[in-house]
Amino acid sequence: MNKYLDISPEVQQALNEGRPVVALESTIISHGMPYPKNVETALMVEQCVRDNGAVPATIAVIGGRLKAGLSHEEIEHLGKAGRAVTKASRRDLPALVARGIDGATTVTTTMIIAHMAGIKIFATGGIGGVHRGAETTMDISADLEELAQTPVMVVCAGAKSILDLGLTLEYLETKGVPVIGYGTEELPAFYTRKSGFAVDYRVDSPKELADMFRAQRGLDYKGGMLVTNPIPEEYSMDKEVIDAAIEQALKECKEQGIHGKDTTPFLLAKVVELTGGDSLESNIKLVLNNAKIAALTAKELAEN
Ligand code: PSU
Ligand code: MN
Repeated sequence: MNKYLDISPEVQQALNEGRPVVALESTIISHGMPYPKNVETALMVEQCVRDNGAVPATIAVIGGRLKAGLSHEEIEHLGKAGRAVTKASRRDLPALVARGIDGATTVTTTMIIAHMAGIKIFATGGIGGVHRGAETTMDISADLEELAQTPVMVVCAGAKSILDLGLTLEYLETKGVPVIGYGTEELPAFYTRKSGFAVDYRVDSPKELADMFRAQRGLDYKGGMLVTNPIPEEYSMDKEVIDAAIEQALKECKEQGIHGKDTTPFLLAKVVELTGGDSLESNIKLVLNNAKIAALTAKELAEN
């Protein structure tokens, strides 16, 4: 085991016994939602994983230690500190470990730590991608590179149109990352079920997902797989409302000269502010929906 990694006793026992485990990220807690909704959501998502037969492993860096499986106190700490916690991507881990400080893990670092711990499936809300205007800013999330090199299945609700979804798919194609639609042929756009872009493959059951993941492993590919699971119809948002909020958020982001790692958290917080919390409720529902599919798929993988 990696000398910087701590696996909680519950997660370690499940892994030892070959029982299903689902990784969960922590940037969504500290940077993706306001307190106390973020903590409530993180705990609800863990419960949802349990209700569907798997053990949750929320991932973060605490005092420079890579953690797979957090206590409720640690989740509360990350949620309360919010954006004061370092948003930790791949390039940040060496500094956090060497200095013994806390970090909230993005999709990238959650994949890294999940893989170190031997966890195959990870559920979240949305992934990072190619930002709009990336042809001049070169702002492309490290999440895409991680999907290209780390063998973890990521279950999300697509990507928000704060990103250029077409370019994000092109990038994933280049990197050989399969993009799967769960019960859909179309890439979901996080708050809405449709984006106008096709996924690579549609699957309709956790068993099919497990089969495809197993085949990818059997082919000895180094990369992961992206599963996009549309938000349930009843919680999806009005496209015009959300598009207007995103346009406004992008405009303010540009005006204020926000850039680098601050861009995504700024846009996420702005969208929540502009939609009066409706988007936050949708966000919570879709994460739960993803946690369920991830847990059921982890069960399929563990059984066969
Ligand atoms: N998109 C969301 N919610 C999130 C994030 C992205 O809809 O919480 C977070 C995730 O942790 C993701 C990170 O890995 O932002 C991507 O940040 P960046 O674009 O700076 O790579
Ligand atoms: Mn970026």
